[in-house]
Amino acid sequence: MNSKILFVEPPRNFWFVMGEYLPPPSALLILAAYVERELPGIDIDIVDCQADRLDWQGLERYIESANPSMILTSGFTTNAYSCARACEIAKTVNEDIVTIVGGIHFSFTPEESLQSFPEMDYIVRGEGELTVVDLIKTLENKGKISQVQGVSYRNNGKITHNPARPLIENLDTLPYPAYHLVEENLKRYHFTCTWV
Ligand code: B12
Repeated sequence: MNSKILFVEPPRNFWFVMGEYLPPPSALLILAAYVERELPGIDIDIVDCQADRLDWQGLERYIESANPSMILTSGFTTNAYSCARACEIAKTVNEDIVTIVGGIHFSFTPEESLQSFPEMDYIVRGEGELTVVDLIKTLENKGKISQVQGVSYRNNGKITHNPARPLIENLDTLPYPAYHLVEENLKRYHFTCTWV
C-alpha cells in the first residue's frame, strides 16, 4: 500500500448548550481502526484541529508537511462547510490529494453536496468501515469505482450514486476505536457538564 491517508477533524464551532467540552473525533477513530486492521502497512495519520489548536492556516501547514495522498473528513449538517473547506485546502496544497467525506450530512445529501462542493471527490454514504477500505483499495489498484458500493462521485462529470452497501451484520467484529492515533490528545478530551 503506497497511500498515505490523513483523517481530518477540521476547526469547528461547538454547541454552546453543552458547556465546555472537547470530544474525540469518534467516527474518524472508528474508521481509522478498521482501515488499520484491514490494510496493514498503510500509513495512517489523524489531525484533530480542536485538540491540536490548529486554525485553517495551521491545517494547511499540517497537510503540506504530512503530504497525504488522501484526506478523509466527517460531517454533521452544522459542520458541512468545515468539511468542504478542509477539502478545498487539501486541493490547494496539492490538487492530486483525493478527498473523501462521509457522515450523517453527506450520507443524506450526496447529490447536492457533490454539486455544491467541487473540492469533494467521493462521498461515502452510511456505514463507512467496509466502504472506505474498498474505496482505498480500488483507488490504489486503479480499479472500477463503479463497483464500490455505498459511494457517490463524479463519473466523467456526471454525479453517480453506486448502490448502497448492506449493513454490517455483527458490529462486534469491528475493532476498538484507534485512540492510540491521538494518544497525546487523550488528556485533553473532556465534557464538563454545566447544567446540573
Ligand atoms: C454522540 C453525538 C454527539 C456528540 C459528539 C461526540 C463526539 N465525540 O463526536 C455531541 C454531544 C458533542 C454532539 C453534538 C452535536 N450534535 Co450530535 N449526535 C451524536 C449521536 C448521538 C451519535 C454520533 C456518533 O458518534 N455516532 C457513531 C459514529 C461512528 O457514527 P457516524 O458518525 O454516523 O459515522 C459512521 C458513518 O456516518 C460513516 N462516516 C462518518 N464520518 C465519515 C467520514 C468518512 C471519510 C467516511 C468514509 C465515513 C464516515 O462511517 C461511520 C462508521 O460507520 C448522533 C445520533 C446518531 N445516533 O447518530 C447525534 C447527531 C449526529 N447530532 C446531531 C446534532 C444536530 C448535533 C449538534 C449540531 C447539536 C445541535 N446544536 O443541535 C452538535 C454538533 C456539535 C458540533 N459542532 O460538532 C444530529 C445531526 C443531524 C444532521 N443533520 O447533521 C444527530 C444525527 C442527532 C439527530 N438525530 O438530530 N452530538
